[in-house]
Amino acid sequence: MPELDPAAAAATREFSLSGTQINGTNTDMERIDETVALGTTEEWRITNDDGQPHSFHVHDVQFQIIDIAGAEPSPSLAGWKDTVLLRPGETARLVMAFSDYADPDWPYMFHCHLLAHEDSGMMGQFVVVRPGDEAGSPPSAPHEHHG
Ligand SMILES: [Cu+2]
Repeated sequence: MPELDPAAAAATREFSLSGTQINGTNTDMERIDETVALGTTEEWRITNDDGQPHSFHVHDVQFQIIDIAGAEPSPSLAGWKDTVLLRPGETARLVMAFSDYADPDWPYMFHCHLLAHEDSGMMGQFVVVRPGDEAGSPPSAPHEHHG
């Protein structure tokens, strides 16, 4: 069982992997896809909606796998991870806690770890913000706001 409590998840996010896209889009360095509240635990559901494998990788935090393809993780998948391989059609439910490094302007990446996919823009960005704050502007965005 995960050391993190999935029942404590403050939010559940769904990510669909297909082709070289996540949730139907390619990466845009000026777009923040997800905003996470500092100090919360979240459940991320990653689904491979594709006929090829994908390997989902998250920066900033490590996660634990609640279940994958409807089953408890095998011993090799039961520990702390930052990447999970999904075969075609599989869903993994992940639990992760965002406990530090909040910055509305400085995003972290999540992406497919298969190099050809990553290089084709199979990537998104999230920020961790203090509760109540909103996402800012990534440094690469044309209108930077330095506070
Ligand atoms: Cu991929």
